[in-house]
Amino acid sequence: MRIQLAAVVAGLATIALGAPVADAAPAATPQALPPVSPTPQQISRDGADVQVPSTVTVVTDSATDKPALDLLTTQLRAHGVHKVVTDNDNHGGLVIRLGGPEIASVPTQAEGYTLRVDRDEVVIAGRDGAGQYYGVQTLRQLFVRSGQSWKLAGASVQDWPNMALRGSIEGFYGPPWTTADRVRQLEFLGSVKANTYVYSAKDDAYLRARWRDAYPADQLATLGTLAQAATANHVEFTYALSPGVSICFSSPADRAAVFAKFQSVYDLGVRSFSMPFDDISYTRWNCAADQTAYGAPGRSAAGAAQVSLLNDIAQNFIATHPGTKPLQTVPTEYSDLADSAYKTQLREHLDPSVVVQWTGTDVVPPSITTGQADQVSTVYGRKVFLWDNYPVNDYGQSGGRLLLAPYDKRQAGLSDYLSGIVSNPMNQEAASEVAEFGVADFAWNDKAYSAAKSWPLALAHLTDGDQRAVDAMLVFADLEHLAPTFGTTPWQPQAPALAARVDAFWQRWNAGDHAGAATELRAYAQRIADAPGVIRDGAVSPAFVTDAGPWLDATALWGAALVDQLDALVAADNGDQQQARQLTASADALVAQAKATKTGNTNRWGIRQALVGDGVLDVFITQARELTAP
Ligand code: LTM
Repeated sequence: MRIQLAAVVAGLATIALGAPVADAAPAATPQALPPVSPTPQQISRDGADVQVPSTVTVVTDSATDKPALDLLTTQLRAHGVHKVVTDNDNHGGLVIRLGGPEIASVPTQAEGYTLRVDRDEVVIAGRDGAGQYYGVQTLRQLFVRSGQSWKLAGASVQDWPNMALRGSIEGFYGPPWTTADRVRQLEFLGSVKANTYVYSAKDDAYLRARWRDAYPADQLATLGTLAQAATANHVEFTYALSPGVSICFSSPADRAAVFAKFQSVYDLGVRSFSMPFDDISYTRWNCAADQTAYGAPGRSAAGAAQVSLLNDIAQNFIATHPGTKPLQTVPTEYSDLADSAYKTQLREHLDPSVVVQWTGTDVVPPSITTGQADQVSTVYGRKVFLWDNYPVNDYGQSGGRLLLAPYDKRQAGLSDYLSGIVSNPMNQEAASEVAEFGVADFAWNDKAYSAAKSWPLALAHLTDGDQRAVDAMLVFADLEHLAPTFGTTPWQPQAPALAARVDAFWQRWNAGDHAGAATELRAYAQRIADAPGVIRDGAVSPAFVTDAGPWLDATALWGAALVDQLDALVAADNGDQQQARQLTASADALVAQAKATKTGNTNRWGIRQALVGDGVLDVFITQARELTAP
């Protein structure tokens, strides 16, 4: 069960971690509403909180969405309701009406919904099935503890997404996610009102190297399971086939192989398709026939060949298969703004229905602005769909790292220029949910997005409503905050909260308050040392604990080393050199163990040191050591 953020939000505002949480969500008071994420377009208090009784009547009609009803029933049962009567008649008790726009005035936008929690009646009305489902996802966050029972916060919500496509693209190199990871991801996406999962794992042979081959029966069945799980969570499972490594564009047999592969997953219930052309050579042909068909290899010819295939799919597969969504593609030139002969082909000849992806001004851009998105939509002749390479950790600069910083530095207003955003995640599915939570929040309501407010809620989403666990997650995630680029300058700094505390330490120390400086930083060092134990205590998602295992091990060691080194410093300052030497030796041993803590072989970069607060934590320990024994 997803936790109720209301239970933990009061604590979030009081966590003194430094910059990233300085303006965390305000404490929930009887008047304040619990935080709801993604931030709704309009939400207001609408009367007192409503007691949740043990019997609830859910009034449905023919428009009621099944996944929404299933989620509502699960949530009611999880919040003390023993009897859920589902009917189109009112059976008394608290009444919840769940249906389409006939039962209330609903925003006109697709996926929009209205939610009203009144004394005697709760109304959830969606513009469509997804809208109803998202109304229930909001209701889920309005449960507040009341002694042994639960109340629903009296609220009125009018809500809709700013971007049509929101979610993730499993598009990284290295070990693909497991089926369990993918099912978890689909449930997660639904819970944050994200509607898109693109299945494009680079190392999944049947998507790329062996794209022509039909799936073995067991793998096809697994895809069917995933397609069903997606539907149950209102997520569009987008099947992305990448034939660019070997396709002969002009070959009827290869085109037939593409259509057959798409047909095989259409038959499983998949209704969304993509054909990415990223990370291929487009300046050589895979067959001599393409030279005859499209001319000498080059950017313009590559654009023409890709357009020819994409238009064929759009017109002869997508348009002829009921229920399908617009075809998506990733162009070979996906990470810049410059016009080219290749992009000209796409702009001028690609079927206007085809959705084009773009990663920003670089593969891993330090920021994305509305001006850039405006420019690229001119270059491609359409709104683009952002493939955001965060928190993916498959490239050299991310070696040894978990990327747990918030989703940040994407400009409010991007929804005016983008058709959507998908996050390219880490090989570690559950750990990726931290950043993905922010992506979903931003894509839903970019104009209200605050990374500082969203981040603690993202971490809380991975806990079971346990405030200690959220505090520990904040400490831990700060130490995994560095977000690299393909260059040498990270786009998010390492350990900003710890760095602020270290700065404060030196200011105090240099002003002569040695004891005060050490006491304050030591308390935080202890929190670092303790955080892994708290995170492993049971409240945090077990999948996250597994993903983060090596980094948690290293964090406990680094934290203990910091404690010892600070104690050594104080001992030396008090003239107790023997104690100082003993503690320094202990810190040295812990640092050596921490540095020897390795990641699993979970990523393309292989087995590495599990990096924790590097550049801040290790640097401070070294400086403190030098001060201890000059
Ligand atoms: O970004 C795109 C479109 N393609 C690849 C991804 O598959 C890969 O995960 C990222 C990060 O290394 N870089 C790419 O170029």
